[in-house]
Amino acid sequence: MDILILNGPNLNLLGTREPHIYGSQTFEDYFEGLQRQFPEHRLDYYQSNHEGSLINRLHEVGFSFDGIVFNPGGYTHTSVALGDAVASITTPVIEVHISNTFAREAFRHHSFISPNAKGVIVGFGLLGYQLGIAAIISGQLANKK
Ligand code: CA2
Repeated sequence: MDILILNGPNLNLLGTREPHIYGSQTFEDYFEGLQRQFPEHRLDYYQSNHEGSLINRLHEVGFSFDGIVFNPGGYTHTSVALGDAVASITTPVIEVHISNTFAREAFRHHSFISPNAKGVIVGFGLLGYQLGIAAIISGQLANKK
């Protein structure tokens, strides 16, 4: 399968700042492990701090890839445009958050992405990305959306 891991703003800082919330591993290191863990699948990784670039990437792969594991970062709680982009593509999107957003500030409790995601994984650290990939590979995604 072709699967995109898509990370939004500030997630390029993983492993360098706020390790008590986001852990101490860089995403590049983690991604190498992911590729070793799923050798029979093609994993692609893209990170951007720009909303339009994330939308462009969703449009580029969103009609041909088998799944997208998407952590929209802070745009989760603000971006109608990213929510619209997820709604407009046919590739299933799994929304992932490293931290438990529901145990944090109230503004993190709402997501513009979730209504159009196939599923949401919250609060399991980087493991959430593996769980998202496993869900896509399983082919057991619910048939809504
Ligand atoms: O928990 C998550 O994965 C979040 O999507 C992370 C976002 C936050 O705005 C969301 O509410 C929840 C923030 C990403 C910031 O990433 C950093 C990583 C390391 C150091 C500093 C920031």
